[in-house]
Amino acid sequence: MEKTLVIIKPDGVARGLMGEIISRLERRGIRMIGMKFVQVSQDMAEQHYAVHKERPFYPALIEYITSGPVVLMAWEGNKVIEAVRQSVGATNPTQAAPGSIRGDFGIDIGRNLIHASDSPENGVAEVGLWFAADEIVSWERVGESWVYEG
Ligand code: D4T
Repeated sequence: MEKTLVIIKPDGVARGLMGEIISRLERRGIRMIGMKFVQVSQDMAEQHYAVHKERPFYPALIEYITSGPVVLMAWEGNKVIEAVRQSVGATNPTQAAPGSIRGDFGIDIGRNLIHASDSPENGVAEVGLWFAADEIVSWERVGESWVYEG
């Protein structure tokens, strides 16, 4: 089963979209296995976005993600990477489909509200970066057989 790391970025928190975003993911039928509310440190921001270190937007990206508190979440489920990326929408909000989180609430790429892991490998790595093993909860949602065929 796949895991994904989702971050409600500082704009999502500041704009009062935490409940809306969590609700959309919850209603998709996937299972939350970890959640915490934190101020991201410079060091953790740099580790999380290490892949973008040489990109021109990197300094602004680090400043943005450390500019206020964020919600960190781990979610689990079959095809959860693909499903959450679809619910999140394209990186640039004006190109994100209506009905997606970025498409419904965002305008600028540098204020795109939410992060979600982009591959099963990165999902495992990012959940491991942000959550200790004892912060991950093992449980089953009632009615998962109504979300997943088998
Ligand atoms: P994240 O990683 O935040 O979920 O975004 P995506 O997976 O959708 O997009 P990404 O990794 O390509 O970009 C990471 C982060 O950098 C910002 N960004 C990106 C930016 O400010 N300007 C840009 O030109 C690009 C490509 C937005 C998301």
